[in-house]
Amino acid sequence: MEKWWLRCCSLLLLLLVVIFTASFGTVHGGNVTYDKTSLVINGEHKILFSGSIHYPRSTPQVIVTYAKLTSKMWPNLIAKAKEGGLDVIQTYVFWNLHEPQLGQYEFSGRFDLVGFIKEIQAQGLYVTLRIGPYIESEFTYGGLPLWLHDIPGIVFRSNNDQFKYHMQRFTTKIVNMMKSANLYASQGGPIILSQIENEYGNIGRAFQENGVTYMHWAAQMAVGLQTGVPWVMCKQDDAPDPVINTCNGMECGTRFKGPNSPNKPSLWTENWTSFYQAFGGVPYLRSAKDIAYNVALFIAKKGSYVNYYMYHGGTNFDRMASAFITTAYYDEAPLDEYGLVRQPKWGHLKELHAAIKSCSQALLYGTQTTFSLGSQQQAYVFRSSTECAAFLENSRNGDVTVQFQNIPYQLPSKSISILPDCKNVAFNTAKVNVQNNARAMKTQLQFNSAENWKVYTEAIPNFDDTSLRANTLLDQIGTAKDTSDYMWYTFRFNGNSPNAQSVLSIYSQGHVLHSFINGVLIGSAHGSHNNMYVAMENNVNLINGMNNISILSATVGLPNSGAYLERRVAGLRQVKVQGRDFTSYSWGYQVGLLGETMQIYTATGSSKVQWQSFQSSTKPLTWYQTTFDEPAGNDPVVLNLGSMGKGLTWVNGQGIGRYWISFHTQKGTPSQQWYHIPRSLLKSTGNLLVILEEETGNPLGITLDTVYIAEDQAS
Ligand SMILES: *[C@@H]1O[C@H](CO)[C@@H](O)[C@H](O)[C@H]1NC(C)=O
Ligand SMILES: *[C@@H]1O[C@H](CO)[C@@H](O)[C@H](O)[C@H]1NC(C)=O
Ligand SMILES: CC(=O)N[C@H]1CO[C@H](CO)[C@@H](O)[C@@H]1O
Repeated sequence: MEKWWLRCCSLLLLLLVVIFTASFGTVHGGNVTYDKTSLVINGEHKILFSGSIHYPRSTPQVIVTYAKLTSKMWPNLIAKAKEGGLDVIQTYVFWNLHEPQLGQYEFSGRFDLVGFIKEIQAQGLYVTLRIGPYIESEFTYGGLPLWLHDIPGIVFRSNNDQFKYHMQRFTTKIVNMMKSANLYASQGGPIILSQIENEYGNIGRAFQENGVTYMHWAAQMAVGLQTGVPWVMCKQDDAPDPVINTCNGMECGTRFKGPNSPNKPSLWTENWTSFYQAFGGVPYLRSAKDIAYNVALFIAKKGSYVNYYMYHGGTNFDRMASAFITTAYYDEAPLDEYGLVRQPKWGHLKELHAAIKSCSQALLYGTQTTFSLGSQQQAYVFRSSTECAAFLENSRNGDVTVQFQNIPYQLPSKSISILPDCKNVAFNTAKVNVQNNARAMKTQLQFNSAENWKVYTEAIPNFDDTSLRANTLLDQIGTAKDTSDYMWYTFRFNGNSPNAQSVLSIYSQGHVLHSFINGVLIGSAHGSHNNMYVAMENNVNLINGMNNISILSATVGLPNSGAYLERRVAGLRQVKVQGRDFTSYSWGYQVGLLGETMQIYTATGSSKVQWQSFQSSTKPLTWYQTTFDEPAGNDPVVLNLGSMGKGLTWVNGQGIGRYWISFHTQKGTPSQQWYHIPRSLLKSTGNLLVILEEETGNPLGITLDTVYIAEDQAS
């Protein structure tokens, strides 16, 4: 009796363990190598679909209550990626988030890289870790910490000892972190691939011989870290062995020159599902058909790894976005900014993945033959002793019927049919069976009563108020050091005629200007993503006597690409009043706004200033504060800031990003009107909302909305 009970119990236990490891299967590691066919994991060749999800652009959270359970973002995103047929999650590592000051590290909350990778592992997916540590990624300063800028003699991303020292130090730190958490596949973990540098092929030539030396050094340094998994360099045609050169772009099916050595596989590290958006720009809509066509073509041409950039873009919280980039990031990806499934993109790609996976044996172990089926039609056939799979391509604009093995096949315009048995069409890239869906916003709360707002107007500093002085115009990037978007440039001078009409002309290297004379706003101007410089001319009335000129220069994120990033500057370059040049004059500076310095967007900081009641007329540079309760349910929460101008927003002390409503697209609409507040930031009642408005937007028009998927529409 007792023995029977024991045996039953231990069997049950075993069963439980088996079920547990199967459903939360954390074991899939193995040594990773490669050959000309594909990556080889634990001795097995693989066709891999991968998607980029960047951990700081969403939230990990944190089971607080039952209601929060379904609003955990990381686990949800990863689960939806897995359900969409992905095998791999790809992420960059964000150096400037992890080491904001030299030697001070930050790896908690949204920056918990190890936690993110463990979550992916728990759901049984692999990871590609793009360490960079230069990453571009529309991330401020391309992910490099601003303190690097101040290291004497440094030249970023070239054969420069200072840069190489810090790059190696940080890369080693990350690799060691991964190793000590046993996260490399060679240790039984999920990381199957790592990346060093990023699209260096775009800029390497600017450094001539030093570029070549640096690129070889980076490859050797990375390989020397002995991760047990291969390294890649993307957009680097001459990546040295054993580093694999990979393709980035929208059309790697047609444009990739291929691996640079016969024993390397063909990998696509960035297949853009859309494109990043800048303020003033409109979303880039890339159709599900177009993505599917290019992926199928890449596989037909013996590609074995495709990564979607982005699979989920997320949110550029705080001031993370690079110059002029919107706060929503790749909202058009298969999972939208909030993690909602975007149809038909998500579903069509899921069907594509399944169709290609059903050809795996033939693709990986068969022999490829290609032949023409017509003037712009091509067959790619993979045949092994037991399997046959075919990809029939029509690259023409217009439907055609082709004969393949004496059977007619109708091929729609610009499409590929996938025949996993060389007979039956499992999938055609242009035939979208998935229904479209549409997103809608529902207003939950209006902030339209003036008595619920408190107001603090930022003082306009005069020269006398400043302590930082120079007899020249200072570069804003090097002076503000990314502690704030804002820097005041002030000077004073004696006017000698009453009410003299003069012209104030300002030339700035970026990005936004508001100029004040004697405390009065006289003009604003801004650059754009393609031309960050700003020139501004205003007629001004000077007084007889001392005039105070205060010019607020704002950056909208730091630049993120190009050679010699360390030399990039922003802020005023030349100032003239009625032709008189004040460029080399006595200037006084204030970095940041007073409200920022006092952190009045936090509960404690808020008590440091005297908030006023709301007045009907709004002034520029005003802080607004109110509280609100969390909307019921689990739908994503967004702020509709359509009535505002430009500024920054905080909820419970957390920056939810820059907003810019007044910078219209060519269609006369804001580039981004809704701003995501992750539910994990919210308490059920009394959430503190603080907004810094640079212009004269009206906070009474703000609403708190939830986002839902409206009725599916016929596609
Ligand atoms: C990887 O290979 C090494 C050396 O051959 C071996 O000791 C190790 O167990 C392998 N790792 C895995 C996860 O199979
Ligand atoms: C200029 O600034 C000084 C110092 O803040 C102030 O005393 C003076 O009144 C200002 N002048 C004008 C015209 O606003
Ligand atoms: C928008 C953009 O930069 N698209 C590029 C994508 O990649 C292709 C090459 O694969 C370029 O030609 C496009 O300009």
